[in-house]
Amino acid sequence: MPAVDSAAQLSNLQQTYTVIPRVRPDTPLLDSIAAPADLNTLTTAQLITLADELRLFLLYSAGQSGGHFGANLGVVELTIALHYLLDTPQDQIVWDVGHQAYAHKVLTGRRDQLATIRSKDGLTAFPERAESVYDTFGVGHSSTSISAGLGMSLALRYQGRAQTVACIIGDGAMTGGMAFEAMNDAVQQDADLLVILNDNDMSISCSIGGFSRHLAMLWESGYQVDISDTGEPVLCQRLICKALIAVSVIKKCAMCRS
Ligand SMILES: Cc1ncc(C[n+]2csc(CCOP(=O)(O)OP(=O)(O)O)c2C)c(N)n1
Repeated sequence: MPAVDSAAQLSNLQQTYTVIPRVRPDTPLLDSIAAPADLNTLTTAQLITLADELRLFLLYSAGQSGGHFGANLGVVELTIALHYLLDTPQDQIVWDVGHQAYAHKVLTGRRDQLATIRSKDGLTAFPERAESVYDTFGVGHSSTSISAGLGMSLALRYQGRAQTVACIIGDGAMTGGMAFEAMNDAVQQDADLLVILNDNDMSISCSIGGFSRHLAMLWESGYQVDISDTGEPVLCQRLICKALIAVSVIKKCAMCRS
């Protein structure tokens, strides 16, 4: 992915919205994305504009239908980056809880149905396997993504397929025991699994506890962790997402291949 020089440069380019649009905003770039592969035709500047358009569209759509706002607005860049870098649906994205998957739904061919969330026969508000081939795991419960992704990763290994499995888990969901159990087993299995911790310091309410304090200490120390192709942790300035992302990964990091 073409690099943006710094997070500061990126945030300068991003727009701030103060009202929820009542009419469908103009989103010409977003309208040109019928499937994730279309992202690869865009330049860096267009990808940044796309993030703005997508955020505005989410404000409009969730503004009409109700639904989860914050968690979705916080993963717009991350969702674009994942679908830009990965080859979905062969590569598999596993969202934890799944309440932050609206942008994913929009980029995977469900833009015009998004406002049907929460209405009869409408889109589900969470990833749902029956709804789309891009939804790899039916979610709702928190702390399940790493465990599910580990199973998918091992299945791919047994089938001799070299696809990437990426699990996106929030700092709140990461405090669930099942997530730690899965991390423990992933290392034991020497699994090829990408785990992205989306630490926005929020859960249902403010994040509390030892894990939250540890993450705060990590960020205050001012370094970003990235993983090279050889699996070694390296310092990395290529933070392309607005949300702070710690990438904790076993062996392979798709984000670093570009
Ligand atoms: C097993 C279970 N317990 C509780 C919940 C309620 N719940 C919904 S979202 C959430 C936490 C979300 O916080 P985080 O993982 O940090 O994600 P963010 O919203 O910040 O993206 C919780 C506990 C749930 N979905 N499943």
